[in-house]
Amino acid sequence: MEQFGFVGLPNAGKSSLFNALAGGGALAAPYPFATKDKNVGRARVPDPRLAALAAMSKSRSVVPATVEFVDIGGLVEGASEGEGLGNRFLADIREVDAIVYVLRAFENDDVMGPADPLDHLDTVEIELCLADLATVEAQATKRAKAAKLDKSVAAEVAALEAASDVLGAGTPLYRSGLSTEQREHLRTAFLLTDKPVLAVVNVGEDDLDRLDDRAAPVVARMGGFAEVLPMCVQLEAETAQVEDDAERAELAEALGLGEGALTRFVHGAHHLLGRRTFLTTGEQESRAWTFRAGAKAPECAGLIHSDLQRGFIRAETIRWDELLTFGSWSKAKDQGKIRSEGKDYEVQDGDTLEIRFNV
Ligand SMILES: Nc1nc2c(ncn2[C@@H]2O[C@H](COP(=O)(O)OP(=O)(O)OP(=O)(O)O)[C@@H](O)[C@H]2O)c(=O)[nH]1
Ligand SMILES: [Mg+2]
Repeated sequence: MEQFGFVGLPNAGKSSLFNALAGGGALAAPYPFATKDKNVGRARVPDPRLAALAAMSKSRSVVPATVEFVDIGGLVEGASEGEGLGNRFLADIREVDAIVYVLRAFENDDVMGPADPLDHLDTVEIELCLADLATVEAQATKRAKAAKLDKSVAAEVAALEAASDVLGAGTPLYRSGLSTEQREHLRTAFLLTDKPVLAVVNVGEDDLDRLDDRAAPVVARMGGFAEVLPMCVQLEAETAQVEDDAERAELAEALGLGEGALTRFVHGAHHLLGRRTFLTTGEQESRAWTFRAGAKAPECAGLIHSDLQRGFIRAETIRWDELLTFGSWSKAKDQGKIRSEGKDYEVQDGDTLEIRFNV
């Protein structure tokens, strides 16, 4: 399962965001480097389609899709040279599939550190760029030697040199404008700034009515290469601790949180890596399954059980909202509205599936 790593300066609110998503479990404290060892947790992907299908089928159990988050220790200036948690921190980032920047925009005299989200972003990105620059330069020297013997390595060397120029100028690769082909050549170097990015701007309690203003400088800096989500992490975390659904909604309303900063965030993360959802529904269980955009029916069947892929015959399918209009799978079937799809069918986001198989 893919992991999203929280990256930011100490006291930015990474552990608080983790707690908001996972319902607790991480130490959030007003001193730097409160987090030393990473925390790993999962958040459910809220999905009204799943809830509606479960109600239709009167399912005994409902299983949402999940996204995995890693709360990593804080980064400081000089991390690329071993300052603070230095190398441990960089190793933790290297392992994740995508990066979530947590950028502080809340003022609080009891919590040390700057409250300018652009400051946070610049410091963090410079360290990641410097770490990548060291990797790229070492790799370029090695591959330049190989290129003397093997002409086919020349393109890779050129890509490494282009990356070196960009990183040296302080631009992370994800928003560098390097071509897809160049980035393909860089893949084996496992660079930190080549990973997909999402940014959370952690806004203070007093700024709930100015969320977009506080995020605007970060949005401008990201230049459309990453989604930016402003929210008050502290209030979201406090609200998330309330177990009862109705009470939680009431508190969110009273605090003026509106609906769904966390929901939007989880959806953003889920979509960032090109993930899609198909659904299965029945009396026993309704469930949301995460699949790779472009995956065909047998691959999706294999997510449910390997036998379903091995013995795949066909997928019976209908879109979730269409199924709802019939009120049950059997009624939709009677009306001839369930499609029968073969092994080349590309499953679509929001499809409900039943797999026919034989092993
Ligand atoms: N007022 C206010 N305080 C916040 C907010 N978010 C986090 N804090 C506080 O800031 C402090 C640091 O938060 P953490 O979540 O521990 O920060 P972190 O990024 O995990 O920090 P490190 O683990 O040290 O890197 C805690 O005391 C939080 O309660 C917020 O939105 N508003
Ligand atoms: Mg922490």
